[in-house]
Amino acid sequence: MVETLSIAVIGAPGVGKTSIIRQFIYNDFSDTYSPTKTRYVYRPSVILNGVMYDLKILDVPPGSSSGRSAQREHSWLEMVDSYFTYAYILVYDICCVESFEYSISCYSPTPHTHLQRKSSSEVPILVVGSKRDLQRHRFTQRRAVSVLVKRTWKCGYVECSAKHNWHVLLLFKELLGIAVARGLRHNHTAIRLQGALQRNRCCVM
Ligand SMILES: Nc1nc2c(ncn2[C@@H]2O[C@H](COP(=O)(O)OP(=O)(O)OP(=O)(O)O)[C@@H](O)[C@H]2O)c(=O)[nH]1
Ligand SMILES: [Mg+2]
Repeated sequence: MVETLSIAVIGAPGVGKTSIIRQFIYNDFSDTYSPTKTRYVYRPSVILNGVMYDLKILDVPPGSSSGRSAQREHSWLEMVDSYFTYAYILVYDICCVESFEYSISCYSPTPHTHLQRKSSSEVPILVVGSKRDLQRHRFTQRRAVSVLVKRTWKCGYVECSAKHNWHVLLLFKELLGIAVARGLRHNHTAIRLQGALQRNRCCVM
């Protein structure tokens, strides 16, 4: 039986969510920015340590009208969560402090602390610093973010460059490793079957 892991890729607009997913699945990258308008589910299969897993990677579009509004996306998250989500990849741009503030807002003590609740309830969350190839323009040291994310948020942390295909495979491997260690939640049989039929890529990690 092939196990399924559903992953939601979230973060502020333009941080590189779609680029990371497309680099991982298709080895494809474009410098042209095409904002994601509607949610899209990718269904690759992967082999980790000789075991095959079906992934459902959900590319979550940011809130519809006011750009970086965290609250808008958080309400979206509730919807994502109730249907699909098991693990999260929270992406910020290492050159854009606002995109990191967006990530912080996911953990701030407000009624919208969805990820904080999920983190404490053992849901795998990986924070990803994107656009590592532009690191000369980064807004803070890697270590400062890494310590906050790992020690305070208790999440994994990886930096990557979708442009140069650097650490993209690693980040999915890391997340899957955390999920497997915690025990994957089994999806409904019908969904699993559908996933198998629509499988479009298989990647050995
Ligand atoms: N230099 C560099 N540019 C990148 C990288 N990843 C993405 N970009 C660029 O950043 C822009 C936004 O990338 P997307 O992948 O569309 O970002 P997104 O988070 O999906 O954006 P939304 O769908 O609007 O939320 C594009 O112009 C990409 O070419 C990277 O690793 N390095
Ligand atoms: Mg996108």
